[in-house]
Amino acid sequence: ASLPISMPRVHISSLAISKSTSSSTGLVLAQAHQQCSMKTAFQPPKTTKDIARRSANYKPTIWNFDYIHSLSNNYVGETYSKRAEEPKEQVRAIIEEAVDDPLLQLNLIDTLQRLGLSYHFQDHIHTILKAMHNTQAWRNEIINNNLYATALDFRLLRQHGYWVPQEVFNGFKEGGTFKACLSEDTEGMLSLYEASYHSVEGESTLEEAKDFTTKHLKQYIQNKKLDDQNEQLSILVTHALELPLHWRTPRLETRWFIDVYHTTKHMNPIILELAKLDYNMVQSTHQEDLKHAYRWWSNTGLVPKLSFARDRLVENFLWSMEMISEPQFGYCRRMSTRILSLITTIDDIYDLYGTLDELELFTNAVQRWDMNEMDGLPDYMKLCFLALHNSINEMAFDVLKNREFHIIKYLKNSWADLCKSYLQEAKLYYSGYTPTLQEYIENAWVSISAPLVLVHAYFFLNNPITQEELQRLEEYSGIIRSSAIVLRLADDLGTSSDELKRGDVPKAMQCYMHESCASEEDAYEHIKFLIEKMWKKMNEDSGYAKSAGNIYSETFIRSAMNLTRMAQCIYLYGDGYGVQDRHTKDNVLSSVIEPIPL
Ligand code: 0FV
Ligand code: MN
Ligand code: MN
Ligand code: MN
Ligand code: MN
Repeated sequence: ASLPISMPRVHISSLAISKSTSSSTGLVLAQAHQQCSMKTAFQPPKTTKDIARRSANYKPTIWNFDYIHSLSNNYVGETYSKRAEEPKEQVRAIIEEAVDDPLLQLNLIDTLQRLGLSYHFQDHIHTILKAMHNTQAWRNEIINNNLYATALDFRLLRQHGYWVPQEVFNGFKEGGTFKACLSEDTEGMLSLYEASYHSVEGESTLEEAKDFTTKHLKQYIQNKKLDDQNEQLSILVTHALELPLHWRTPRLETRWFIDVYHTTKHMNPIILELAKLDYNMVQSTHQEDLKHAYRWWSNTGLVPKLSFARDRLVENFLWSMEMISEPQFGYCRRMSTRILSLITTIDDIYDLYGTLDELELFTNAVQRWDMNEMDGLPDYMKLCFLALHNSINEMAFDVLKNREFHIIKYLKNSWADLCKSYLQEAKLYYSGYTPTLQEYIENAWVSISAPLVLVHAYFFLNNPITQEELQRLEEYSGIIRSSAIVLRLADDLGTSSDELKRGDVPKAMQCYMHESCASEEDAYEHIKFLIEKMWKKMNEDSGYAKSAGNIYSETFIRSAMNLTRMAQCIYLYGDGYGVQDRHTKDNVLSSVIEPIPL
């Protein structure tokens, strides 16, 4: 089906998307575009004049500048880094002592990761996992008797880029399906459930494992209500059913897990002490990053001048912090917060405030990256354009100064691609056309801005820059694309009902309803299904699939996944970003504001 509006396809091909649309996004969506007569929530505007200036009535920020600047959790300086040294040494000793006990080693690694401590012990962890991957014998030994251990081994190895075939679970199957008696082993079920999220497309055993464990874990929770004996396990299962571990963001998960760990049978007080201390110390560096970013934001003056736009600096910081949380990546966090704030401001210009003529001018100015283009812009756009220009050029300046690498080309191209995709959506809005889901995604994975965020982050993570990676970066290929699609779909699930109310293009659900006549519930389920499908692609792109020619660094891959995970966490109960509801506020409080009492 050809599009009745002039869609800038140039933009699409410049991103090197192949002609066959289904392969470019890795999604196989609807076969034919059958127009559905059923009414969807999407109402096209009657005339341009009617909606010339829309509004989302975003509330002002709840995080006052002076309040944020008064933050100081006190876990800074040598006193605390010295205090952390001894427990760190002790934990190292604990890891080394576990050498002859593979299950203990795996449990330790899992615990340290969930407590947010693994970055201190990366070398130990890699040595252990590498050795485990090489000693097939250990795996054969546990295969036939311990589901919990087999699944834990599988999950940790895949997470760290080692290929383990799904066939390690064959010993737990009988006549092609998982043995029914396994459902009695709730810890094993939970472990297998978490492992099943590390699958790639076509792994039917893992797909089956996911269904099997989900069903039995739900039953476990239901039965627990009657017979309450293992509180601890119920808490873990409920949490896992809400979102699997693989989809959760690091800091929020760590904060939650520290409280849970506190009450576990096998809790080690040294590890717990270190976890709390480290959490607070990392939080204090995050607080400095947040203050730094907020000062910049305040200095741009965009909030009072562009009052229609979201003022969500603190939420943007939360996003950046979950994307990359280790203390040494402060520069990346600070700059990513700026980038997200510029993105959401510009997104609101395209979605709400700008007229089509103005948007064409702005898109052109960004594409040319030329100060001379400013003269023709309306005043509110002048301010925004210059803020963008200055901020991005400053980042490029930092990289040139510190790393002797000239990156303006990469940065400005990603902004041009973003603005072109925004313009395409604005034109679509005025045309009243409802695309197929496939057509929609072709543009929407760019307009969600993940490719832009990741291109910038790539240069701020201090990994060596290689020609091969630069080329993939320019194509937005591999994990950049798969994580962007998941982010888009998750964003649409969380935000599209409000977006449609105030006037916006049909989003993923509406496109699907329009083309397939599906009900709202079915469309919701379908998008959730696509998210799971794309996660498999992301897993493959992260490098552990045999076929994957992955080359990005572990840090970069983790950042791409975390960017996406954040959407799945923040939109868990509606638009937790635009609407600073209780959940997001609590998340900010527990991760950035409040230290853990020691
Ligand atoms: C998306 O806004 C948005 F603001 C997000 C995802 C928070 C910031 C994080 C990133 C930019 C990665 P909105 O739903 O208005 O975006 P669309 O594209 O749907 O207009
Ligand atoms: Mn690793
Ligand atoms: Mn928007
Ligand atoms: Mn938008
Ligand atoms: Mn949205």
